[in-house]
Amino acid sequence: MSDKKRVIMLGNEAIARGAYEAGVKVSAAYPGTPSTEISEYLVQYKDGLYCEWSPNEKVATEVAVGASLAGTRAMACMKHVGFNVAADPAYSVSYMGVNGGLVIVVADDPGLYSSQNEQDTRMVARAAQLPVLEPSDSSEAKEFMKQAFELSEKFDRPFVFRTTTRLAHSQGIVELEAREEIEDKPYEKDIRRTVMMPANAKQRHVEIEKRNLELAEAANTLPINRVEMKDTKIGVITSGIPYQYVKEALPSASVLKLGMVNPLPKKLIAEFASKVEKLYIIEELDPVIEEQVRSWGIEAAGKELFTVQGEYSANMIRKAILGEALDIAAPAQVPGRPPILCPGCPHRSVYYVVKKLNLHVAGDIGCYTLGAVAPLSVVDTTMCMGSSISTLHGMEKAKGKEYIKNWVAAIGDSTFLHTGVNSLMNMAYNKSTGTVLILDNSTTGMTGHQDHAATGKTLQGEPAYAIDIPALCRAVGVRNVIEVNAFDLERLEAVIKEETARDEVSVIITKTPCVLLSKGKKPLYAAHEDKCKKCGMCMRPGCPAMTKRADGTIRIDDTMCTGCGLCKDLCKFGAIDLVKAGDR
Ligand SMILES: Cc1ncc(C[n+]2csc(CCOP(=O)(O)OP(=O)(O)O)c2C)c(N)n1
Repeated sequence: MSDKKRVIMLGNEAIARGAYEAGVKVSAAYPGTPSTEISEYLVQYKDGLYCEWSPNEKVATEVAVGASLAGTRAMACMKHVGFNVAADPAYSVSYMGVNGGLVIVVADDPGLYSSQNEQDTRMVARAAQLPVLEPSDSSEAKEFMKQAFELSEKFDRPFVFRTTTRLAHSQGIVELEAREEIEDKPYEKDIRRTVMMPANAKQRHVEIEKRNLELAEAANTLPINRVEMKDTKIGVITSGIPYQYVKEALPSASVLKLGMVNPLPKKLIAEFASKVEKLYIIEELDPVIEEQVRSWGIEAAGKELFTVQGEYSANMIRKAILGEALDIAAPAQVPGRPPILCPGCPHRSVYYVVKKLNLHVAGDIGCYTLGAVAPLSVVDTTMCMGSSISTLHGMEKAKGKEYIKNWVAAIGDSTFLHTGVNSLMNMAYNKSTGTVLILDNSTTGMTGHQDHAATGKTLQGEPAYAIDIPALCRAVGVRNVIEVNAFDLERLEAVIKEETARDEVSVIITKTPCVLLSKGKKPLYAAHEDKCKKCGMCMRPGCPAMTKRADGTIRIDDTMCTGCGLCKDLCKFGAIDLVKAGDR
């Protein structure tokens, strides 16, 4: 056994460790489950390594490209949908190649635990002609990161490092090694590779096709693509987390485990296929390996047995191939617990008013998406980050300004800075009259409270310039910018009425910090049974701290109440009151 220190690490922690050991000097990211913790772990390695939250994934990728061009190893991290935002630089840096090694870590979410779609990053990477590595556990996550940087430099290709939720958030043993001290590469001006105008890009396209062929050839002998030969009746080609399921479901099968999933090792696959009686291809999401293998005339079973949706399991694989279930205990049944806005969330009171005014909401992505579900049920649309504002604008251009008088757009502060601000520029420039609510809770709440350019703190927790969101809105041409406390119901109602009636674009910023940011002891509210008239007003916003007794009176759970006071403000009969500390 080696004398290296062995520790248990989450997949994301191991990715960060791999980057650290690989000598990465610059990392830029925008949060997105399941990728967020990579940066939060990486920032803890302080020596010679710079990390940042960028405002979006396009910026993060460009920051990493800049660092690579300057000669250092660099990376960008994001979730799968973030890779779409980064697609513009990603497609072109693919032509440019790298100076210092460049890796884009992209985390997919089969099963949609926290995403708006289930896209397969391998498809996007293939379209951009970017090579992809995919690990199967924490140990490989660390090792493959190091290999990704080496291969990136050796073949002059930016690499995509694909993970999934199951890998990012499960633990495994990792052997720690020292950080490699990589010398920076010299920067040499060469506009044929770094200025992507047509004449140069044409040449680079030829060049990268050549590089990819070389890489595909090398993939046949790279140790990260390995054959585990056993019984030859069943052969399986797999990669990533499904490899773990295959090992459990079919312990005696022969397996070709791919660590590099683009480009594929054609010879190795053909050779493996020729040695087994029946070949299966087991991959979550899209039939990326399967379609290529079949296109080479190799017979294989795949998606006719397995779904393109959600996560796989060992049991499902065994049932599909052997027709029998694994002998394992049935998983414990837990009640469904759909996500809800927290007690005391400032988004709830804003939505309460929006609902009272009978408005439709062009929504966006963040905690406030939860306004789509009962009992609030105010959000009509949610598509992608930043889309609320432009969707509202499109509606107005289609149907006129009267039509959108009972609509608002609702967007969070982090999402506004991510891509919402571009849409607001468009509204001002193209003479929209719509009303935009910026639900500014001073954090990126949904992904676990990351800082952003308006919070006044960096990823390192250091003080930084905090963008003045109202001033930013004015700067793009919005004359009506109003700030309101999210819990000031009366003012909020008056302002929303006034601004939606106005024939000019308006922004209403409901600036109230996320309830989870304040860690101090909060006041509590209690309901008095004797004064309660059972009208149900206080229940309307759907606060999880409120329950109705059998007799119709209200009870407030003091372990959940955060003292926001929304229920008290809604009670016309004085039945809800602040409880003094001693009365609890
Ligand atoms: C392109 C893209 N990047 C990242 C994410 C992950 N994500 C979902 S919501 C969100 C931001 C939430 O912050 P904010 O808009 O401030 O709203 P809050 O959750 O704080 O209410 C992020 C980063 C995503 N869905 N899409």
